[in-house]
Amino acid sequence: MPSRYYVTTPIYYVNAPPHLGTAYTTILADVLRRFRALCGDESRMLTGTDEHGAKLEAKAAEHGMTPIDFVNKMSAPFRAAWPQLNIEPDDFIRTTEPRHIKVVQDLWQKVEKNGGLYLGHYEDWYCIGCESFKTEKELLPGNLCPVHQTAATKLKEETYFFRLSDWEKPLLKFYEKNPNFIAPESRRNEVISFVEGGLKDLSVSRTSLTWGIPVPGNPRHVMYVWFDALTNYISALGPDGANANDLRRFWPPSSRAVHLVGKDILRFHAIYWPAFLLAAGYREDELPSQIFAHGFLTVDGEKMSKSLRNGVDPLRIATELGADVLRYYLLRAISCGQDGDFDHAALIERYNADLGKNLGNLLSRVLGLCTKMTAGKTPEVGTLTELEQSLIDTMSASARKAAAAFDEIAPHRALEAIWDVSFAANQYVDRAAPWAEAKAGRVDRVETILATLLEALRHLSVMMWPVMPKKSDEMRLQLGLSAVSPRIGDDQWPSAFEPRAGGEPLAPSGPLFPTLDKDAVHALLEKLVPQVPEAPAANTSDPVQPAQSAEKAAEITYDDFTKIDLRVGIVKTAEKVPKKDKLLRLTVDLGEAEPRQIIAGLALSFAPDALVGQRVLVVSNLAPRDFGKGLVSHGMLLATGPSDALSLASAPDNAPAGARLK
Ligand code: ME8
Repeated sequence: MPSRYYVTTPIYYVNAPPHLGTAYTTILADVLRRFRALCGDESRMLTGTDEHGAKLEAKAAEHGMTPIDFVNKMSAPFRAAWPQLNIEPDDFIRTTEPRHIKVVQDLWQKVEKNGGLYLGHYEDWYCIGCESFKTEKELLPGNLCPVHQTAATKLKEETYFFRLSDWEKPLLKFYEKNPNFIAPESRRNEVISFVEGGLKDLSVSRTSLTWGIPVPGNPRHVMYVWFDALTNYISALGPDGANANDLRRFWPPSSRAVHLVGKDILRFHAIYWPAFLLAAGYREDELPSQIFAHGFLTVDGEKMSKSLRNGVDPLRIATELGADVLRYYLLRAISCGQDGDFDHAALIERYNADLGKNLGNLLSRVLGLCTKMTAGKTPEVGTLTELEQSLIDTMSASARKAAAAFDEIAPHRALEAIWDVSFAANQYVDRAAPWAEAKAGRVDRVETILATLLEALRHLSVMMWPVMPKKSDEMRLQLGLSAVSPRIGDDQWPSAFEPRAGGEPLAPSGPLFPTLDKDAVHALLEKLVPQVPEAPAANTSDPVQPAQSAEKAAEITYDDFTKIDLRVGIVKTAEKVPKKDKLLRLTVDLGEAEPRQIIAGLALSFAPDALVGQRVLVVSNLAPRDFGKGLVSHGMLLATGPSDALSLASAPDNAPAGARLK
């Protein structure tokens, strides 16, 4: 009997298009699905969109649209994005679909029948950004939500409460009995101490909102969006109770079900979701197998999210460098479970080093040697020496380690283990020196060496497939192998040294990852790192160089540096420049008789009023720059980041206007 594996992503709010954060979780799910499928499991991946609730009702109104028209329009880009990142979900659920609504109402009725709900009044705070209830204690001064930095709303309305407090002790016992239910361990500890702090009953319906699933029997109420959304994990599997449907097949105990989430929504999944299921009558062995919370990505050290508007477009990176390269970078550079930083320069460095110089070069080198020494055909393996044995040992250790790491949801470690083979094979070519053996006329040795290398490449092509499916296909084409194709019940993860028979054709066709030289890197960064498009040259206030630039500027002497007159300025006035959507006209006090006029490319990141009174750093001795029509800039402000999410370099609060930086 093959095992079954069910992996899910959060269903994403459709208030903005997919971004790097949502792509990260979805890529991770696809990689795990592919890995388990490769090992012969019957696997299933689910993703989708979360389309009800106060946030989307408000967004639709902002756009002058009905909620349903708005979510129809906004869900489509999610469905379209994932294949472009080589993600192949088995299902895509939308919470506005009838198949979902029916199952949610059914779950509600089961909870109600079991006495899990009661009617009452809710009076406290709510953050629309989080779609979450907040206590006064959790808010910042001014009733700001600490996550979204926006004001929470005071609610006072009739509501159904879910008896969450009843589940405090059972949940703690469940966590203890099932230590892997929440991972990683640090997150598990956080959840446990939160539950130990006491669970209050949860408001699970709203009357001040209409955009939601109606409560059965009381349609004045719509369900709380998280009761609705969490149920997607079972509604996508079909209605409960039927025989042999997907719910029975892919839900525990017949399947291993893993919910991947970001750390921001762990509590909803690790506390509310099992409590809802238990209250509806699900047994403990019918709860999801694991909730795995990964960390959050920042971009160049800055927080990134849809609502904070400084996302990086994953599709653009995929177009420029290939989706597999983005997948590799995200999973290799970020320790899954921890927070990590996305860095364009590091992405390109890894492309050139790990992919181009290491793996790509190995493939070209081995195929090149085969073209010369075995007439472009697979060689026949002969007697193995210690040299081969050592590479074979690395291959089997790598396969073992990588498989264990994928299963522990540590793809960064899996990739590290896989690349051990590439490193070892590159060293092996040099040590085994087939060219020297050829010169000495030892044909058997030449063939054995090349056959061993081709087998190492085959192992690599299989093990990289979950992360880089397209590149694996390309590599296998060159090796004369058919594409990896998982089959239920057939474990294809490499486990043995099984070189192919001799005489089969190879098909080298150029570098797998063509190296990017300095100019190509520069051009690519220009495309990938959002700039201020109308940025005039250096003597304006646009950021000089994005912090992400891979290349260092040419060295300058101390004397050169002292030529730059950097001053503290205080912004006195700021206004938009008509017909130039990126430019602001500022007057800045530099401690001179009159404030100076500076034209700055800041309009996509700042409302003019937000700048007035701010202390900024100014390059004060740049030659004036004329933008035409009397618009002359007399200096430049220092800033960093993409054009729509710039951060200004700031000066200490007590620094006087005109103070020089040295
Ligand atoms: O929370 N780094 O939807 P959402 C890494 N609809 N991952 C990130 C990220 C970042 N900077 N930003 C977002 C919701 N994510 C609910 C979910 S599920 C029943 C309902 C990813 O659109 C991460 O997976 O706000 C996070 O948990 C999710 O997007 C939040 O997506």
